This record gives sequence, C-alpha cells and structure tokens, in this order.
Amino acid sequence: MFTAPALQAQLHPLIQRLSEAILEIWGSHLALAPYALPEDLGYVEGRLEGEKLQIENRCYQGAPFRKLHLELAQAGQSLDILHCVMFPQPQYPLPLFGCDIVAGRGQVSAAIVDLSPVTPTLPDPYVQELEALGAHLAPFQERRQLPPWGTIFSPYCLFIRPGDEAEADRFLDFARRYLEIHCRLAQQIPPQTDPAQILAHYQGQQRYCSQQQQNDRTRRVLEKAFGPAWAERYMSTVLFDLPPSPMPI
Ligand code: 18B
Repeated sequence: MFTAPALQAQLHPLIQRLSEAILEIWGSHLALAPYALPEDLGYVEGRLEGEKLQIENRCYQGAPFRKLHLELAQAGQSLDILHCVMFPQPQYPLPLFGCDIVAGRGQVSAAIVDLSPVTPTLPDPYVQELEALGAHLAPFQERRQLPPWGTIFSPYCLFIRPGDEAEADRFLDFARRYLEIHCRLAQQIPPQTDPAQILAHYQGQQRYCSQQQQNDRTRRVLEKAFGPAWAERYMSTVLFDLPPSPMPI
C-alpha cells in the first residue's frame, strides 16, 4: 500500500520529502483501507501549455477519517505540486489537515500547511500543542498573504515562500509536526452524538470545501489542461468533495 507514487522521484525535493513523510505518518498511526475515487480520476494526463501534465492520486480511509487524500502533479519542467487534505468523519469536532506545495522551475513559490477548524475555534488540545510548537511565530524571510477565501484557515496557518534550503527544511519539520499532532489527538478526542453538533461539523467541512473551490490558481491550471467542465468535476469530486449529509433531508 505504501509504495512510493511513480511521479514522486521526479518532483522537487521538498515535495518528495513531504509526501514520503505523510505516507509514513499515516501508515504508522492509522489503520488504512483504500478509498475509491471516481474510476477515471486516479491517474490523469493532460497537456498544459505544450507540456504533459500528470496527476497521481493516493486515497485512503481510516477511523476517525472519512478520506485521506494525497495528490502529486507535474507539468513538464515547469510545475510540481503536492496537495493533501484529511477529512474527518463529521461526528468528530476535528479540524481538516491541509497542505499544498507549488514549485515552478525548481523554486518553491508557495508552501502552506494548516489545521483548519470546523468549529468556531480549534479544540483546546490543538490550541495548546500548536501554541507550544510556535510555527505561527517562527521567523521566515517571506510569509505570504492569504487570499480572500483564506478565512477558513486557523491562526496557526503557516504560508511561506521558502528563501533557502534551511527554510524548506524548517517548513517540512513544521508540516510533519502538524500531522503528528493531528494523528495523535484525532485518536484521543471522542466522537459526539448530539445531532446539532454533528451537523455543525458537517457544515464546517462544507464551508472549507466551498472556499477552497474558489481558489482560482488551482482551477486555472486544471481548466487549461482539461477544460472548465472537467476542472469543476475534479474540484468537486476529488479535491474537495462534500461528505454525505449526516442528517435525513
Ligand atoms: N495552488 N494546487 O492542490 N490549496 O489545495 N494554494 C496555488 O505561488 C494547485 C490546496 C493554496 O495566493 C498556486 O501563488 C493545483 C490546499 C493557497 O491566490 C497554484 C492543485 C491548500 C494558495 C496552485 C493544487 C491550498 C495556493 C499558485 C491540484 C491549503 C495561494 C502558486 C493538483 C491547505 C492562492 C503561487 C493565492 C496557490 C495549484 C492553498 C498554481 C493545480 C489543500 C492559499
């Protein structure tokens, strides 16, 4: 189950190292089963400005997570992408772990990691651990500004353009720790039974997905390679699909 994705070896070293770390941490903390993506969307090829665009998806499930998604993409020499989101089952008040690394021509332009709340604030144990870790206060040469749809992210969101290898290493270390904290706390925080709370968690995930779908940068790459209808289907069924409603309609 944990063989390296075929694309991995060709990608920017920060993407290779983070994707290895994600698969390793998932494998050591969670009991994983495959998660079926729409059949034709596991591995996809298109063309982006004359270059071949390849997308490779890894998708699992394992309590308390509904869906664990790691995606690697490459467009010729010009664009390498890592995308990862972990969707909890809506009974849990757990945040969404999300990260994205975008590299162009060997240089990482965007590296983002967050534990994004589905409740008004993160659960207390997350706040304590993330405060102690201090990624939100750590010095980086270039912290990037969040786009307007980025109101879904927590105060601990780390969004940078790494200035050198030491900063790339530091980002990798923080991303790893966010994931380790999450895998540990997710197994300690109990599910809730109050339907109103479960619905609130569900709506929090719904909001996360609809805001992420407003990321024009992602949509534009997919539209250029595959057309608008395909991009819409991919963003709403593979990248940011909504969980089935926990409530009878
Ligand atoms: N994203 N990213 O995942 N995106 O998916 N990404 C870009 O230097 C893709 C997530 C995030 O400033 C850019 O600006 C493609 C998750 C934010 O307007 C490109 C895929 C998170 C920005 C892509 C993909 C997330 C951003 C521009 C699918 C956070 C800044 C690069 C394979 C948890 C947006 C740059 C802005 C940027 C592309 C965040 C090209 C195609 C899970 C905040």
